[in-house]
Amino acid sequence: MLYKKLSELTDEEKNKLIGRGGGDLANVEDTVAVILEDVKHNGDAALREYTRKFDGADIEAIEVTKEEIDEAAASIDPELMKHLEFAAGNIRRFHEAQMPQKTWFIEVSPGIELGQKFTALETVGAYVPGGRASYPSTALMTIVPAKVAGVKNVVMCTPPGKDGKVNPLTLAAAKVAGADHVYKIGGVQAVAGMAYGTDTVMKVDKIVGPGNVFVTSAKMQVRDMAEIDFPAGPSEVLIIADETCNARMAASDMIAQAEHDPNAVSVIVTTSENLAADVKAEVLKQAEETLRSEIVNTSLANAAILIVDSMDECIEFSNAFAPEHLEIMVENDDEVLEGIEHAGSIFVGNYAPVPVGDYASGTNHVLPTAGYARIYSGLNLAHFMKSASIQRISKQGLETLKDSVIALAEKEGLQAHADSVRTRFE
Ligand code: HSO
Ligand code: ZN
Repeated sequence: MLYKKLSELTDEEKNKLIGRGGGDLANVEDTVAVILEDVKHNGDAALREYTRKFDGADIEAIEVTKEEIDEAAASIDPELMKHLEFAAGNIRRFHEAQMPQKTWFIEVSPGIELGQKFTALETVGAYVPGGRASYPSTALMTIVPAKVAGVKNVVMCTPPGKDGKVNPLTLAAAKVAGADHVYKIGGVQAVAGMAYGTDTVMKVDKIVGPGNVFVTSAKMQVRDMAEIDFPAGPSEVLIIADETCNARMAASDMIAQAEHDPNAVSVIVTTSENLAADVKAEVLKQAEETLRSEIVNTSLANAAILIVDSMDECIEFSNAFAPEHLEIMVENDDEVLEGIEHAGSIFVGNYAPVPVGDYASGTNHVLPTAGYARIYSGLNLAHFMKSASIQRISKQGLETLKDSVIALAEKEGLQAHADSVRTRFE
């Protein structure tokens, strides 16, 4: 774990933080391409073969039946089921609030009405990681917004365990969220199945959801066949803190992120030297006490505690880092929030730890990592919708556009374009 003044970071240390994840995708590109091709040509047979090879599971049926899903949901402790439904309700409410207006028009000048109409995508695939870590919460985060948007066919892919079965809670979450089809395949082969379609797997228009570097590379490589959300890899948090931040709370948020994955990244940048020292002591202490100590201790190698002279420096660093999750634990949080330009999801105050957004507050936990928050938004309703522009024009309206269209069309040498306007006045 780095513990330093930000101004004293070496170029190498700075690059490791800001350029995190760089090059990872390129390293696996060729391996992934071979699997994509195989599934494209051999369909279900290839899906079964890779599931045997990578998940150690012999599967005959690729689709999980409605009965199996119902059975899995019925096996869940009713108390836990309530928590799943509570979380789904909050996620639904937050994403419903993002619904764009119905079709709208403005009259830009007499006789010219311009507008937009929004429609949902028809078929979307949700990738839900399984294997080492199984994430029922990700089923909610990917499927609920798709259904809120009005996507007709929402399919989910998640890998089976060695027994060929999918985690029952993930199936229960798929049911609560309203998935239309569930397939027990994971990894590159799942992405390929959804992008190209097979006898069993429905071809989708878009694939959303997080995954390891292989899944992410696969998503990037199938974009000619299916749109994707964005690269979402190992989890990360950046905390901006001043002396009002509680060191134990901040440290526990760093540990929470670190327990995800050996490649997870936890960083705190603070104006307070005292806080920095307290956070360091707390992180080291909690790392030993926590259940997933081994993963935490590995990923803490990527962690950093950085000390700066001013809040402006915190904000500048955060914008350069473009974190997946940003926690703001300072006295004047409005001011810091105002300065933030690149972050996947923002958590304000001492009582908004990242795990509330991971599970239950209602915001989405599928977020761009590795600095991609610079260019992408986290998963939201717009990912499942598109808009068409509309114009409704009267003869009087066309009259005002006529001369410009004809002049420009003729300059482009497109006589017929000019004539299509002219004929309307003959
Ligand atoms: N922090 C992860 C999401 C997650 N956490 C799922 C727990 N389960 C990426 O935002
Ligand atoms: Zn998490």
